[in-house]
Amino acid sequence: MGEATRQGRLRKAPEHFLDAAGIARVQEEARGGRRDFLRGAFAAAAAVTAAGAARAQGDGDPNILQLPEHSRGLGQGVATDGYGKPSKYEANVQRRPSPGLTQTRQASVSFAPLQSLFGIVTPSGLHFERHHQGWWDIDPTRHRLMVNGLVKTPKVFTLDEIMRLPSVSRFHFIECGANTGMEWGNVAVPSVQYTHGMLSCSEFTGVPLVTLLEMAGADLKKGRFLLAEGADGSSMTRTIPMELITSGQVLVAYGQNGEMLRPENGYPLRLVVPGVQGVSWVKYLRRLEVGDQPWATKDETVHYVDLMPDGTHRQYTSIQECKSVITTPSGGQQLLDRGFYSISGLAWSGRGTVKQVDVSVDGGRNWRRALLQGPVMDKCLTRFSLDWVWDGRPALLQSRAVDSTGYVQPNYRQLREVRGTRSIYHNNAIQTWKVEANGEVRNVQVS
Ligand SMILES: Nc1nc2c(c(=O)[nH]1)N[C@H]1C(S)=C(S)[C@@H](COP(=O)(O)O)O[C@H]1N2
Ligand SMILES: [Mo]
Repeated sequence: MGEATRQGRLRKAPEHFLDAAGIARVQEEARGGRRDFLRGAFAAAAAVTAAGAARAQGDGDPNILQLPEHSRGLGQGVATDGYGKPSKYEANVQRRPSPGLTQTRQASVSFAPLQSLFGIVTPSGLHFERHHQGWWDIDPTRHRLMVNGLVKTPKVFTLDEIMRLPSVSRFHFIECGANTGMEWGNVAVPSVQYTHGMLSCSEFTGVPLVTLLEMAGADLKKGRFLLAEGADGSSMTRTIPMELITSGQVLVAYGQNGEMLRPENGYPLRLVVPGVQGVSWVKYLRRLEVGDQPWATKDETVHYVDLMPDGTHRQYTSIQECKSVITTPSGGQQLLDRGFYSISGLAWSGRGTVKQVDVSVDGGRNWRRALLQGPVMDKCLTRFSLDWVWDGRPALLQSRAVDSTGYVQPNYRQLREVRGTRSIYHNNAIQTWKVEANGEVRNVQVS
């Protein structure tokens, strides 16, 4: 956590926003100084002039104008390990589990570091992970996908056969239904990585599932539902309504961000069900069964149901409603100085495109229209931003998204009126980050 926080502070403070004291402080921090030590250094450095800061930049070298080693010497040769890695200076940007959340690492979650990412695409190595029974690196030459049930000719496909078919590539978000699930009652976790990090976005490549159903001669009149099953030990099975499939949106995917899926994300085959909660995106996909009614499997009856205030459970609420979050400034980061900041975040909707995002810096009293960065795509993350000049006083930052159906993201009061406080899944409330007078940013809830 401390690491993620430090990363956030560095990210939030590009050097051109900083005064001399700020530069000295960031450099101390980059050298690995401890946090309380830094506080002292900050105060002491406050008197440092710009010239002093320039000296600090020379790192003790009196000849500040000397060219750095990387401008004089010979750099490294072309790769021998064949697969590139991020800079060693980015080592803090990691997906992270939440300590104590689960008892084993096999039935667990790692959260994507949203505070450190730009644009809309999640690098594959930082994609969040959710496994119910551990992940596998399955031999693609031995993997098979069966299509059975209400079909004329049950079929078993090899990966090669699937990859010979016409494919499509599309950008979509995937969000676990339990994302933000720890925050139903009150504030529970400190940073956007943990409040919203069961969210990622990739370009997926695969075959429209409807193609495979047509090849098997599926009865699309009687067969109104499809069961998808994974090949891991969790017996992950989910019912998918046939309308989603015949619309051509659901993919049997093997590609993610231009290469094969990562093992953690379902290599060699996974279902992509745009707009629908992550659990239906079955990984290690091995069987598709066409049927005439929902299956009511364990992951549709015991888990992934919404506990309502009257004690009943809501089933099959699969679509991820419109939601947004400011990723910077966000919890655990620190504004190092007053002045200009670009508030930036992500918005998405399982029902279509993001139409509008408004941002408030006073806890929802006044709203300003944020800029949407294109392309704005269907069931995909959309990056928004808003210029802001921080005057050094406490502020309450919020974002509120509206989707192409006109649905407006609710605040916590509105959401709890309908859903109560004891649910796990589908918390899409407006997130609030409080900027303290000293620049620290904290997770808070206001209604
Ligand atoms: N076979 C299989 N598929 C699965 C799961 C699983 O445990 N096993 N977890 C599901 C859940 S709950 C989610 S949120 C997504 C997470 O996908 P990711 O690990 O690629 O982020 O996969 C879904 N598909
Ligand atoms: Mo999930």
